[in-house]
Amino acid sequence: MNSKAKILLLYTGGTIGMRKDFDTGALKAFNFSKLLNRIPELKQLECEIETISFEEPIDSSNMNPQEWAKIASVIGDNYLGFDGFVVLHGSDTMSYSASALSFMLENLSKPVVFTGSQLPIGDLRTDAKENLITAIQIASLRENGQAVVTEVCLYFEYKLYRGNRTTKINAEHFKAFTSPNYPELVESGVNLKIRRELLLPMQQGKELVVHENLDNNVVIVKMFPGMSKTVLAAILDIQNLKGIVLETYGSGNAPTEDWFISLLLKAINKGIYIINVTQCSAGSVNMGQYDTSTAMKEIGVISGKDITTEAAITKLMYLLGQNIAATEFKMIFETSLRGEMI
Ligand code: ASN
Repeated sequence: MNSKAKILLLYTGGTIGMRKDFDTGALKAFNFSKLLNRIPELKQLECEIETISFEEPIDSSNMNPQEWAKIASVIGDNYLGFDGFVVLHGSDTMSYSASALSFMLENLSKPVVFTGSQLPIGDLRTDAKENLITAIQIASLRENGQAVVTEVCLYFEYKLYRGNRTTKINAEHFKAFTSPNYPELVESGVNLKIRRELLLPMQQGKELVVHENLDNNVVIVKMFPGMSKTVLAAILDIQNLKGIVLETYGSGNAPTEDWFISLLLKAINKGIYIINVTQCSAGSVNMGQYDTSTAMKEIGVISGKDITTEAAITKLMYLLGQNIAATEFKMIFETSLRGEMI
């Protein structure tokens, strides 16, 4: 067996590879080959790196399920030839993409590490080099010929997180991400501190299944005091709508007014799935803890438990793409599929 790990580095775009547009002064993604020339340090790493780039690198604000399918198929097509995968991605929607890919890659037994940066790699004060180099090192970790990390992760500013537990919290700081309901998997200091007990267990003897079919007939609705019946009714009336992530208050609470509950019930009876997630940045939904969530529990609203909004909306798109029977959907959504919820 080859002693050096083989890593596939996929560049999708993002600040890491951007430079200022000559005319407008705005940051734009540029050609990947030039990016690599700026990181001669990569040659010193104890692994073999092959690179592949999106034909047209994008700012991650332009990410969507078609682009996720491209990432998934690059990993699927190259799965047997590599020991680990590093995905260079803009930070803005990185948590959505890492969540989506965690669902799209079933039975993963190799690391997929998303990373990027807040400053372009060519900037003197860039955070890109540390992020990229450590992400590659983590993707190369093996023990007895077996990958140490076997899940979709996100590495940023000295921390490796489970991807589907992350959220972007800062547009300026180098520490742009947090994982509010699950501890970091690895911390990078003088040594890499790996918290093995927190990693997803290895999928023994199962073959990777790549799911590229996502259904985006979904919406995220954030509750606010004063949300009107007209607004909610209009949203629930959207043609072909199949699912809603409803960001409620606290531990999953919402108004007890009749119009609110009857609109939700009407939607559920039409076959629309309603997922209750909290708009708090940490903690869990617990329907029935307060009177203000009891009615939602009774009419069949699905509990998102401690899932992030990013993981909830991508899990919803993924499960809707799986054509799951209506009788099973709630039970499957409320089950942790890739460590995304308790
Ligand atoms: N707008 C950039 C992106 O998400 C932000 C970044 O990468 N830091 O592509």
